[in-house]
Amino acid sequence: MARKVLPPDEIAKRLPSLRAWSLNGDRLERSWTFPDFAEALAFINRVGVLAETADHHPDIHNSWNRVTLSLTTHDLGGLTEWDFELAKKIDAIH
Ligand code: H2B
Repeated sequence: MARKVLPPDEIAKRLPSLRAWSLNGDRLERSWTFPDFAEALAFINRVGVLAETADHHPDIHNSWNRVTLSLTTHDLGGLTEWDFELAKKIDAIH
């Protein structure tokens, strides 16, 4: 299916289904806090498996027990269905 950058009204329509995520410019972002670095890293690795399977990869920031994921579709320069689909999959594994 052809993908395109979603217009603002389409983004607004989809946001309520991802309550833990926030829109930061043209990115979807969510942060998690874990008991320690090892658990944060294990989460990153689980996300990595999802990302490889979907061939869609979040930008990942880690600071000890904290992980922030930032989703955008680099190839198209904005948010697409791929980002919303990946966010839902990530929510399902946390
Ligand atoms: N991940 C994200 N977030 N955006 C992309 O545009 C993207 C990606 N493109 N993962 C994929 C890989 C592309 O480069 C490969 C060739 O499918």
